[in-house]
Amino acid sequence: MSRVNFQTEHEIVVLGDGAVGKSAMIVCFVFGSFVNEYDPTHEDSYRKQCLIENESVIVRLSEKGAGGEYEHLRRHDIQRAEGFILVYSTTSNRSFEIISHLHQEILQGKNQNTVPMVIVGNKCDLESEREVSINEGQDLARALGCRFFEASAKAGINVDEVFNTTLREIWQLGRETQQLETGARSIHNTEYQDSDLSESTVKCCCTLQ
Ligand SMILES: Nc1nc2c(ncn2[C@@H]2O[C@H](COP(=O)(O)OP(=O)(O)O)[C@@H](O)[C@H]2O)c(=O)[nH]1
Ligand SMILES: [Mg+2]
Repeated sequence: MSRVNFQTEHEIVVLGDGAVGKSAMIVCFVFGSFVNEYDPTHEDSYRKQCLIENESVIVRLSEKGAGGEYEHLRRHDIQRAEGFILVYSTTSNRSFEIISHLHQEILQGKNQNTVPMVIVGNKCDLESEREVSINEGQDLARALGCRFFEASAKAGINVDEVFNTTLREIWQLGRETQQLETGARSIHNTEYQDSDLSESTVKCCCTLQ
């Protein structure tokens, strides 16, 4: 007899300027290796099984460029996905400047107060070509209220940490939402009991009168 396992699936989208290493980071996380010339296709998505708090979940990963030509596709992805990784290259000021626009686009597209988002400065192995300092990255992330990593898909630095942190933020937000809903239900039940009680008190008063 075959047994069907239903696993929770979480979707993460990696966003950033062209050639910052979005594909390289995804491939490094999924396959554990660096691919120098990855054929950039925009429809690719990968799935990886991950463990979070002893629960096995599927993570679906895809990427989108930051250019205006991808705006429509980005909007679609933003509405669907639960978590976002905003990548710039430490060797490109231009790619860094785009991050706050993407952050804004996500907040507007999701229309919710908290959205799991992690900011990443990739290519930190290219120290001699650096255009963005680690302090600039940290300051931006702090200002936007996001976790921050410098990473290198090539050297395998902080790649797992980036994806695992994003997944953890998604998981935590889900748990908080669940707790709020449970809390709201129990408040609702308490209110119902209270009004029940007060009604019986009123009845009681009536009897006394
Ligand atoms: N030195 C270095 N090169 C990288 C790194 N990540 C990606 N690259 C290179 O940067 C180029 C663009 O990478 P790609 O993943 O296609 O970027 P994407 O357009 O953002 O998906 C490729 O030549 C990669 O080999 C990295 O961490 N360090
Ligand atoms: Mg790519």
